[in-house]
Order: sequence, then structure tokens, then C-alpha cells
Amino acid sequence: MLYLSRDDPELTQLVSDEKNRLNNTLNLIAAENHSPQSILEIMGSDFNTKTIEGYPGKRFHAGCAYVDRVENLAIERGKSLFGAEYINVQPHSGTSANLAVYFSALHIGDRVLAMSLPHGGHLSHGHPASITSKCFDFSHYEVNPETGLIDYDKIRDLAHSVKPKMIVAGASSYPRLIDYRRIAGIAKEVSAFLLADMAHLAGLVAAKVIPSPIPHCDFVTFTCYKTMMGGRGGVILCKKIHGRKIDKAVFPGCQGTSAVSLMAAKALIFKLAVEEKFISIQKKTIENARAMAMAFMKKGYRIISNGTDNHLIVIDLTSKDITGKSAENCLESVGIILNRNMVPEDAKKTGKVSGIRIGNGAVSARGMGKSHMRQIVDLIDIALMSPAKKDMLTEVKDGVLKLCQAFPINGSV
Ligand code: DSN
Repeated sequence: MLYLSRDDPELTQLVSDEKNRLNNTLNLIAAENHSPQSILEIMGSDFNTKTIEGYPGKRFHAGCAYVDRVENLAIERGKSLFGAEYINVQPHSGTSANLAVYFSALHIGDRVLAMSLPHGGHLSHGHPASITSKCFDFSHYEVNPETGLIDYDKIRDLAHSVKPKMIVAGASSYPRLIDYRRIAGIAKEVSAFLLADMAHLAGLVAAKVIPSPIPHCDFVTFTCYKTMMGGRGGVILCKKIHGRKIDKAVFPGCQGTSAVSLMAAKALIFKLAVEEKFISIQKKTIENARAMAMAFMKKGYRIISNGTDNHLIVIDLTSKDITGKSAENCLESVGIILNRNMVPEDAKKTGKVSGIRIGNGAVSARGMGKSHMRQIVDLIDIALMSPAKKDMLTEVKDGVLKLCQAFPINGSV
């Protein structure tokens, strides 16, 4: 921070405070992860200077010799890692990637069938607050409220009555594997495109610890900052036949210049993702999530779908008489960082909600294992059951700090 401390001591302090916060708290946000230090380096590299429009070899500004090589590296490595026919590495985010897919394949007003947000979907899957719902006519499928599982027969019924031009498979808080093959069959029956949004799952898919949607889908989108551990930004994978339209929809359709430093980070994580270290973090993430789900269930917590197959669990706190919002606040006060989350058929309003979502990516990247997950569950349980007992909360805070100090972030990934 040599130059930053000269130019802006206030921001320097904030960077240092954030580093301390990360080091001294347990990050259980399912949409976050710790990136390797080399990812942070490349994101702050000289590639930030370059403005680019267009694609390698077809740019609108001079001086693109090296950035063309960066984008081509990201393209070649990404295609090889995921076994994809075509890739676009320019999207700024997951929502930008989804928008580009919609605009590449649909006309304004076309019908789309996607998972509803309270049941696990995502804002960019046609939530009323998202521009996606203003441009396209979304209908939503839900999970079975008893089992918490996607009801594929219902998707099929809905697909036949709605006749969508696209079906979206993918979620931000669904803890189970998605049967992409089955949804692809339904999409075929109604002549719809299939988009899988694997933003949360990309690292697990890259490491081949869960099945890939890619063979079954026309389009697959993801972000690089969750299980993928690759800094910021989004990616689109698709069948070759859709490639030209996807490129046009990304630039100039939905974006102007892309961030070369982020494309370089994508190239880097696609390289690191075939290495044993990355793969073992992804394996550990799943084992840890399962261990955590089991430990919560033993303590009588209601886990949506009674477990998990991926990096996250969703807990319905209704029977514990605590809202998701109060749980989030109470846990933050002791250094455990997670987010409140709606549960299927949530009776509470958006602000408070009935549940919390817990992701295991970041603690697994720090090197913690199953016994530490059980320790974390004990700490969470004590805090949630004694929110007014200051001495108990202090004990939990000490326990969190000890665990954090035993697993420093620097050097862990
Ligand atoms: N999609 C949001 C989440 O899952 O929290 C942010 O990436």
C-alpha cells in the first residue's frame, strides 16, 4: 500500500480495517470466497489502464497486442477447463452475463420460466425488482415446500402451459444438485432454450466434484468470486452455434469496454483450477457443508431439504423463534458473518425473513475441516440461543477469534 498510503491515508486505513475484519471473522457468506493472492495481484495490475471494445483481433482501439493475448488465454483455458464449445469472458458480473444470454436468444416480451427467488432463484431470473422482468415475461417454478426439493413434474406442467422460449435452471440458495438432464428434456419438449446459472457452483463444477450442466444446456453462466475463487466478473459458456450472437449481445449489446484485469484474473483461476490445491478446497467445501448440516440437524435446526449436496445450507429458524435478520445481527456481533435468507413459503416479510444461508467456501479455503464446522455450529447455537447474555456472547466471540487465528487467510489459498 506504498502509494495508497501517500495519496489517501483514510482509504489505506479502511483497507487495513477490512483485512483485519476478514482475518478475525468467520466468513459464511455463500456468495463470497478468499481468492489466491495472485488473483488480487493481477486484478490490481497494469491491465487496468487499457480500454478495449470488441474482441481479440477486432478491436476499436490500438495497443491491444497483450490484452488480446490475455483474453485469448482466458478463452482457451476456460473452454478446456469446462469442456465448453464457446466462451465469452467479458461480462462484468453474473447479472450482466444473464442479460446478455436473454438478449442474444429472446425478443422483448418473450416468455421465460425460472426458479422463484424466495425458493432459491436469483434476482436476475425475472424478479419484479430486476430489469429482466421488465424486458421479458417471466413465470416461476418453486420447490416442494415439504421436501425443499425442485419438483420436476411441476416444471414440466408449467413449461407445457406457459410455453416459454427459455427455461432457467440455477439458483442462489438451493442446497441440492439440479437435474439438468431432466430440465433439458423438458426444454426440448417445449422447444425452449436452456440456460443454467451456475454462479454459486462454478468452482465445484470446475473441480468435477458435482455434475456439470454444460453438456445439457444451450447456455451456462457463472461468476468468478464465489466457489470459483477467481476475483470478480462473469462468464458465459455456450454451444458454438450461439457464439456469434452471445458476443454481440455482450458487446456492444449490454456492455461497453470490459475490464481486462478481470479477464486476466479469469485466465489465472482457470489455470489454477486444475491444480490439486483448488480441487481439494472444493472437495473439502462439500464435506464441510455436509458436516455442518448434520451438526445443525442434531441440534434440532430445520435445514431446508434436510441437508446439502453443495457448498451451502439454508436454515429455517421459525421453530427457534428468531428471525433471519436478528440471527444475522446477533452473529455479526460475535464475528460470524452470514446473510438472512427467505425460506420456501416464508411467512415473514423480505426485511426480516425466517432463515439464514450459510456457505462453506471461505472457511474451507482457509483450511478448516469437519471438526471446525462442528465447532462453528456450537458457537452459532450458543449465540442464537443466548442473544441477551453478554458473557455467553463474549465467550463465543473469543471462540471465533481463536479459530480465525488458527487459520490465517494470507497464504492459505
Ligand atoms: N447472488 C447474490 C448472492 O447469492 O448472494 C450475490 O452474488
